[in-house]
Amino acid sequence: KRDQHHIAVDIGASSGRVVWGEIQQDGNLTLTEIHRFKNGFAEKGGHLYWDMDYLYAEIVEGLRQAKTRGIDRCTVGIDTWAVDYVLVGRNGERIHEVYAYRDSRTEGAAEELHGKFPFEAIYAKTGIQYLSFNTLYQLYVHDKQELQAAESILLVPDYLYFRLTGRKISEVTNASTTALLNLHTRDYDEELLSLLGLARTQFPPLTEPGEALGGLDAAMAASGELPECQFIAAASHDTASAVLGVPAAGHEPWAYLSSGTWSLIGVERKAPIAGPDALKSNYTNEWGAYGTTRFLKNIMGMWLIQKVHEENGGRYSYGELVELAASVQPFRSIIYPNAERFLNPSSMTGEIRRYCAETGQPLPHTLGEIARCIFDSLALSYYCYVKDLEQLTGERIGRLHIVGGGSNNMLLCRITADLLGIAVHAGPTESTALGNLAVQLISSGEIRDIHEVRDVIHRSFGVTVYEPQATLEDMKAAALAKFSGWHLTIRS
Ligand code: ADP
Ligand code: LRH
Repeated sequence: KRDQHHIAVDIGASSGRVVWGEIQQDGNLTLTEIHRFKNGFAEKGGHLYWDMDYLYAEIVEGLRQAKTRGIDRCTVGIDTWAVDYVLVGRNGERIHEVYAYRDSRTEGAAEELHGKFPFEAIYAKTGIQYLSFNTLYQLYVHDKQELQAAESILLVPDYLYFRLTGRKISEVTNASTTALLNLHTRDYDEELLSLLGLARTQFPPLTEPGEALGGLDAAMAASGELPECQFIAAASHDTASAVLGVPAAGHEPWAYLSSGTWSLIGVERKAPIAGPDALKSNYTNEWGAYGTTRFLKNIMGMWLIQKVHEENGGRYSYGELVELAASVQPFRSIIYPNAERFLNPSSMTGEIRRYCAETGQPLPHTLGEIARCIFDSLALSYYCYVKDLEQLTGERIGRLHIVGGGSNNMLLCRITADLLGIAVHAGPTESTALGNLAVQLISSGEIRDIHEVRDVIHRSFGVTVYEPQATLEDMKAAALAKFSGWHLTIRS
């Protein structure tokens, strides 16, 4: 063993984990989960909030457990979901709880803001797709007095770094999801900030992944219960880390699908594409680590099945839901996952049935039929968005890497490979934690660059390959034709 310990704190919308990574003597990377905890938003007084104190306490608990496992010194990186922010007052206090992006307060906000500043102009500056909950729109509807009182506005991982180290940063991969960064000046856009009544000084300087941020805040370090930590700015947007963690070997043009609460499908590029076609297809250009761009699309993703799972009291595991889906008729009824109505319906099962009724399709009755409807519809989305990608980039995709928790869904991997007619390479499940570790390994000099990281991840964890098999049966062909029709008209 080379004896350098690295810890990734990766918090998605549904769960968080603290994992320990080490390069072994044979050059392979090992991953050990030290601590896992649930995450989710909760309703209070009609609004949806994340619990920052809980997340902070779970990180500290993870670090404490690292110490009990004999880790005395380590580097630490943090990544979380994007767009949500914390207002921090003059004494470091939090102003207001942290709104969750599914909160309904942004309904209608974009239309109003676009009346003052058209979306085309915002997209030309930022290259960021329209999502009703982009930070831009969330800040637009936020209480003006609270905004004024904020000395700093920090995205969630930046805030967690601040709590742990006392240092304020604005890490770029995540900052780009605010829709406030200008692609051309490479900084926050003054015009958009003034539209919101904000000052540039309320956002810390932009920080690239890999920058050393110092140790634990003195009081915490003095407790002696935690390892001696050196914090490193990770690619702090979980999707940015997930893309770094894709085990892409070889030269064939590949696309990724980061499959968790959201399905993020896209390609890694050197330069953004923010012209009229990308605008029309509503593709995004999020800033990546090491000068890359994540040209991608958000698809509603596993959120659909997470809600159904919850609505059934968690009685069936995700694996069991996949088995139930595999045992019913395929492509019987389908939905358009990106329809706004699925963002946070009071009942997902009910909303799916309503959609099917409204579109004249057989109602999915059983749990297996509901799950099948979700997986078939996601696979159809993946098909359409990969076709869009090929058009927008002018490049044929030869292989799709599916990473994240959703890469365990064998049925979905298989249907996706069959529809697209290309190989799906599934895994690893923990690509986000691996991408987080990748930045630490590169900045500590243990691995040269991102190409080598991907080789190491491929060698250490492997992938499950799904070669396309089935031919297009009638049901599938009819579903594909119907879905493509919706896609051409809705295109969200
Ligand atoms: P996030 O980071 O957004 O919280 P994850 O990457 O942890 O999400 O993925 C969680 C999702 O992965 C679950 O909602 C579930 O749909 C899927 N998943 C996890 N394990 C399995 C499994 N064994 N079979 C099928 N799906 C799975
Ligand atoms: C995935 C993710 C995604 C964002 C959404 C808010 O976890 O970060 O990239 O668009 O959450």
